[in-house]
Amino acid sequence: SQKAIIFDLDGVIVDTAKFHFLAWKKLANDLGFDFTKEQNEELKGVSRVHSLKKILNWGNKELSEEEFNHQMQLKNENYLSYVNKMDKGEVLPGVQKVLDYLEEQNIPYALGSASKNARHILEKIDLKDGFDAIVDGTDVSKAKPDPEVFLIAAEKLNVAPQDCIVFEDSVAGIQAANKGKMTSIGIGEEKTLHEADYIFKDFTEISIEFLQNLLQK
Ligand code: B16
Ligand code: MG
Repeated sequence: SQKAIIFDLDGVIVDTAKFHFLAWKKLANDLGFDFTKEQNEELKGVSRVHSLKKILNWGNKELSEEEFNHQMQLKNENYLSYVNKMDKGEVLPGVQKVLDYLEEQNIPYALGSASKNARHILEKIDLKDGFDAIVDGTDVSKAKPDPEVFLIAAEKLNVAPQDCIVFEDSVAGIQAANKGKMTSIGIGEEKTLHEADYIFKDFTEISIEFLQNLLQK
């Protein structure tokens, strides 16, 4: 049956995770506290609202609804100041080779991101036109680890969830793919992403032979 690929964005196609970290860190510091790189792992793949809730919890801070929304807006403006300097050169090593292969083989592929900035980022790195479907933080009501974002992507691609292969860098995203009965491929550290069906440090470690095998199963 027809297979398809679903890519997460932040941490898979581009390393915007580092920009999220800098922007959240500034917000925490401005509010008078800090958090660690390990804690930051818990923010990956997590929506903007949930990320701020977690961070405030770490700092034992409570904000009024108005201040909460204001801080979220400041964080996003700060984050976008980094994003707006991005170009094609920011596409992570090995990603383009995989996309070229999919194009060549006519394998449909979609984006499944928690980010509300996803379409803007894809435009900055000049990849927007290749995707057969784009599902992002503006399309979903339930955040990862809920499989909604990937299930909508599968539906838009007209491919059964079991035939979808998801590339993800976050624990929440791997859990979402698994719950959706999709094949999950973790991009990152084995110790963080051990729930994934397969794990690679980055796309340079993924061979065309591996993809071929997976797509033929
Ligand atoms: P935004 P992904 C996620 O994107 C990020 O991993 C996560 O850190 C971020 O909080 C979330 O998007 C929301 O992003 O503030 O741009 O709407 O990894 O699912 O592509
Ligand atoms: Mg991610």
